[in-house]
Amino acid sequence: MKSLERSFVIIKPDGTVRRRIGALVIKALLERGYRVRAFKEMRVTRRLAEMHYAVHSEKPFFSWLVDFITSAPVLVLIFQAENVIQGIRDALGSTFVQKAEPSTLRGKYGIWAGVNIAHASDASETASEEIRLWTSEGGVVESDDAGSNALDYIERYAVGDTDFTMEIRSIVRDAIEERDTSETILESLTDLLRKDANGIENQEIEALARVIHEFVLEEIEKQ
Ligand code: IDP
Ligand code: MG
Repeated sequence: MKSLERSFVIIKPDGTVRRRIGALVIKALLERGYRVRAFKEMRVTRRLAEMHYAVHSEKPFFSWLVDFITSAPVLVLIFQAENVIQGIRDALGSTFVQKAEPSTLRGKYGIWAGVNIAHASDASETASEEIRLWTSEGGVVESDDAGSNALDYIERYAVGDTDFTMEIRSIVRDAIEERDTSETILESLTDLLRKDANGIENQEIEALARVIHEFVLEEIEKQ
């Protein structure tokens, strides 16, 4: 008998603030035939973020990563299917947006480097640990209506043609190339992120823009 696996997925703030993009990512995962066992929009506390990314706590990007994942709401999903863990990793593509194939979800919708749309478990042990953590610390629960909640989200947001991914990438790329550290960059990022941010607080949109801007400034500093 083939065994069912679970994968723990987070649509990160860049995919939740950009409502249509997040809905398209979830739609693409559902089209792979995966069943949704949990679906929850939530704000992540620093404590939960630090626990979730504990394996990266010694990395230089750790505090940036915690700032990123706590900047604005996320969508948390648990998917269940055969080989769902590898399947979702394949669908997402490489960690760094510029390295991800254009056909993958990160390649299509990721913004820059680690601002890459989604987290997905990398093995069955980590999936179990993540599900345990987010159940106890994040109030995530599996339920039979998770699938219909995900479909409702898609129906509501995967409409129209709003996609500012390329514009946002250009702003980031040009700023780094031109070593532009001005606040104008931050304002442009905020304006573009706001365009499809239904129900997201202004201060959260601004926090997400600041995190992306922070990355731009660090890249310029490194040059
Ligand atoms: P994964 O999400 O593809 O499993 P990991 O190596 O586990 O990738 O890293 C976790 C997350 O940390 C990435 O998705 C990305 O958002 C961020 N990240 C990883 N490496 C870097 C880096 O060098 N700079 C900035 N962020 C990074
Ligand atoms: Mg990982």
